[in-house]
Amino acid sequence: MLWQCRHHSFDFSDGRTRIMGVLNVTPDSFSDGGRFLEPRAAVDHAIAMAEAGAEIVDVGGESSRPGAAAVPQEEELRRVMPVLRECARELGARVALSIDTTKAEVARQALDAGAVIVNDISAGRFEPALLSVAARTGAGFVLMHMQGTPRTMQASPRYADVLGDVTAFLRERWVAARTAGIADEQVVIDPGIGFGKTLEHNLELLARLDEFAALGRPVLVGTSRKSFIGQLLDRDVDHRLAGTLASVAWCAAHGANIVRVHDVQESAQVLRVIDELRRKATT
Ligand code: 8Y4
Repeated sequence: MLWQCRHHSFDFSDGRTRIMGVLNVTPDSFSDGGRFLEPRAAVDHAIAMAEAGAEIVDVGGESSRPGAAAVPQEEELRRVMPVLRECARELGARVALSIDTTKAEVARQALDAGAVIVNDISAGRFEPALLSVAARTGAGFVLMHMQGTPRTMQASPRYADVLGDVTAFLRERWVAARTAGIADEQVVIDPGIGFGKTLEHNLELLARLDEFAALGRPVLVGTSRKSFIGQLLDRDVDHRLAGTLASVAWCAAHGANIVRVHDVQESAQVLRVIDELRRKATT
């Protein structure tokens, strides 16, 4: 199975699980202690993630945490563009750069600076023009499920049938992407862990993760440090590494092709073990 991201392509037929490292460029990360973002610190972190085994670095300037306020486009561009330009210069050949945005203009400028993947948590619902940008450039496109919007999604998540509702949404957004000109080979799908889901919804999606393969595209999953782990372990966000690694192992063993994580070095070790066991079990 191939994933086409402009000039970059991923071949998942070797069964290895790829790592997408998270690079948050928001004022609560990589600031000088004040309000100013330090692009150098963010780029250094991207380099460290690449050296630890990340094949994708996902750069985001708008917090997608539940209840988070929207960030104006100009501010989002001020945050991500210096980091993307420098990452492209220093890392461009070694990793695929991904832009985590729901805004068409941010995606356009990011791709112009060297990004090859658009990770839009709204799946093109917030700004349909973003789909045309991905189509025109041939960028990889992550199609993720979210019920509602980041501001409202955790109010009272409800499903008739979680697996059925999430896959129906993904099929619907995939048709919208295709209609805008995005080729199927550009698409990966993502159940959107934590985006408008209760603990039980998240557990059900992960327990049945292998069923997403039936959609016929590579599967990306983001569980890293998320609140379902906090709920299970009664641990705050800075103390969820063991729970995160357990979920990474589970996802890799049950069909994920890409995991989106903060802790790249630790996840890479888990994946080396799991991928080797899977290879042994399936040959
Ligand atoms: C602590 C740290 C607690 C982070 C919560 C969080 C996904 C994603 C996010 C995902 C894809 C997050 C941008 C939420 N999650 N993109 N983005 N899939 N494709 N929360 O699961 O990390 S941000």
